[in-house]
Amino acid sequence: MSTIKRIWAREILDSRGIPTVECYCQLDDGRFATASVPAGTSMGSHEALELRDKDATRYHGEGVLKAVENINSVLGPALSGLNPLEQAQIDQKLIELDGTENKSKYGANAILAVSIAICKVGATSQNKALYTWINELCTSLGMKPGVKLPTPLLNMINGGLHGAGNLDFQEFWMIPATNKSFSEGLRMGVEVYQTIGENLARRGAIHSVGHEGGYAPNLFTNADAFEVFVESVRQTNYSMGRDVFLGLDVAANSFYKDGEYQIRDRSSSLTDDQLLDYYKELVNNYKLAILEDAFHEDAWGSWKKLYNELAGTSIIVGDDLIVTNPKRIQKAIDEKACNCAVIKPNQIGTVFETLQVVKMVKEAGWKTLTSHRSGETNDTFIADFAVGIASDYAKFGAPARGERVAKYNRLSAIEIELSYFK
Ligand code: 2PG
Ligand code: MG
Repeated sequence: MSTIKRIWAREILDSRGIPTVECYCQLDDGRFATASVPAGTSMGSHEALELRDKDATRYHGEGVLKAVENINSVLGPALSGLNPLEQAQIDQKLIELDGTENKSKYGANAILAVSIAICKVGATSQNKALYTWINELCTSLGMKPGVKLPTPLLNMINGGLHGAGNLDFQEFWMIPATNKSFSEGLRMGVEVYQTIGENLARRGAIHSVGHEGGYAPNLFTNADAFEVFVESVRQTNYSMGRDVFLGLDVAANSFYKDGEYQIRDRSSSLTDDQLLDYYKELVNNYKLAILEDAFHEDAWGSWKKLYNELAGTSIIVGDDLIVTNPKRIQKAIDEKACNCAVIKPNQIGTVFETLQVVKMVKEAGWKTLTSHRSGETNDTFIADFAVGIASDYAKFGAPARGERVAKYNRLSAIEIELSYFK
């Protein structure tokens, strides 16, 4: 049995040029793995704590040297000599060492970097694919998910806190029909993405791309973005509602102010009920298939109404509402607030806790949407994770920009690998 010899960390940059943590784990047999953690821009206020130095003389206070030091001097040494295959026990030890509810002592960014590095080196030490090892960890929890490629939610247009343009909604996705293979769906996404780019350029509307690689245009309304989307799908000869669907992460926290929602499509602010009516129009007009974070993260009553009215036609996804946190997810299950969970390991802070959350939502009959963050590195752990838990959906951004396509390309490598075993 190999044991952990050394764990150390350093500060690296994410795709936004903001520091993040990279962790290195070496076993006594010489094998090693590295892991780096992503970070959000539109974060839910109930997420585990991301430790930042707040030293204004470096990276505008965004440095992560304290988190790095926490790994080098506390978390790493505490795990020395342990068996890397004992993910549950190791993650439990990390939780106990930190001892706080939201991992604020050592930082969820430090703790998760270690937890993922252990998971990766565990797979390596058994000569197993990472997704296979993650799948076996699911089995150890009593799940029997099999392994499967998720349906990708491909980010075409970025707004809100992610876009440099003027749209309010954060992510407009092209969703390939579930009967398409992963590689077909990805190709369709690229074709629609490039066509959208041409159409926006013709309108003089492209400003740049947003954090996740989707175009970040200036348009009159959010509805104009749907029109460009539909026009582009038509031009690529795919059929809306048959080959291709529309999905949205509106990230409502970001346009919520003083109890109301402000969007460019309406001259005055909307109440929760008026916003719900607007969503119903989108479902009718654009066959909106998946809707994430439709309301503010603590507007439980509005989430319940949304569920009652739209869960029959669209998938209602919670992200900032439930933040991969078992307590908030239990409340959402009890109150029937949504039927799909965004799964983001860094919202909770360890691999094993994330798997426990996956188990919980699957047992509730919900769908799972495994997600990257807007600040990413080239680490592709999340792609293996999506396959290992048999996630229904995965969103890794646009089918463009290095840190986004790294994950999609990893999924396509797994698709080829799995086809050998058919
Ligand atoms: C989201 C995510 C990822 P961020 O809201 O779902 O797309 O954004 O990482 O900025 O929280
Ligand atoms: Mg979201």
